[in-house]
Amino acid sequence: MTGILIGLIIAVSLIVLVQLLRVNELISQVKNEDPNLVNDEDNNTQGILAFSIMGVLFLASVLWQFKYWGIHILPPASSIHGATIDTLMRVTLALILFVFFITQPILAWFTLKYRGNSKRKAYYFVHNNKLELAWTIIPSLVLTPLIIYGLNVWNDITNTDTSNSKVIELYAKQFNWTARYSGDDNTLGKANFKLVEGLNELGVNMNDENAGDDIITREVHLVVGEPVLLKMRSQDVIHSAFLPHFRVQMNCVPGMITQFGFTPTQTTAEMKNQEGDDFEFVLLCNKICGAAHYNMKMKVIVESQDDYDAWIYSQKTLKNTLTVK
Ligand SMILES: [Cu+2]
Repeated sequence: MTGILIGLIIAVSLIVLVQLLRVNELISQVKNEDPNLVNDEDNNTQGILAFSIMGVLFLASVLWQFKYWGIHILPPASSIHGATIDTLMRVTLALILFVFFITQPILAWFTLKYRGNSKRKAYYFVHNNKLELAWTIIPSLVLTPLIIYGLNVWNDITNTDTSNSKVIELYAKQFNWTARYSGDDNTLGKANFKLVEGLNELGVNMNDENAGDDIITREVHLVVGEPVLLKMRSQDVIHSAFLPHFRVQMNCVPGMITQFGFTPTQTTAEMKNQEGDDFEFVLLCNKICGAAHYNMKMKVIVESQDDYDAWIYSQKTLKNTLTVK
């Protein structure tokens, strides 16, 4: 209903605007003036409007949005590599804002200063090599180091040593997540979607010797300070495993296994102290993967080794849940 009303208001406003222009045109005809002729009065109005909207209102709205939306920004990263991503983000944002707050006021001011004037003729030139060089070389000099810096950060975070990491599978399907712990052998049993049947919802091959001690869970528990290697699979379409507080995101692609290794640095309890009792680490899907995409949310808990051990020992292994064929 609100949508229809907003649509109606926009449509009526457009009709009013067109009619006003039409009235203006008719008045000009009565006065015997050319309605398309731009005079200095029009130029002044346009110049002042452009300066007030683009220069003053737009910049004020940018500052207001920083203040208003700023509180929704993610807390500092809760993972080791996440801190390097935060720094990259801050450097990039600082650079963008520095350029923005210089160029935008100049643009607005020039729009007003060099507005049309019947006594002044615009200088026309076709080409200027110095200008072309300046606006090609300066952005290249600034952007090249930034891109190299970004690529280095990406290389570092995707090439971490995962030999001592605890292996956990994140299994995506429309529309939920399931986690599979690799058990005492720290090796996930082989799996194939063709084996998905009844209780074996992840299609684990129970004839594989590594499968028996695997544990399927509806929550992800991680030990603070201990490296973890997430292996992602998808059953149907491309999903994206997104753990915003750890600055982790990786696509889950049907037919292949993707992975991401990281080390959490803060427990859920510590984060609740900082951010309030409602705080939870979450795993989300960051691909619009279908109608109930928003359902793809799973709780992630970071805790001490003791709490983790108590939890994992209370979980059932696949050997105990599925019968071996
Ligand atoms: Cu999804």
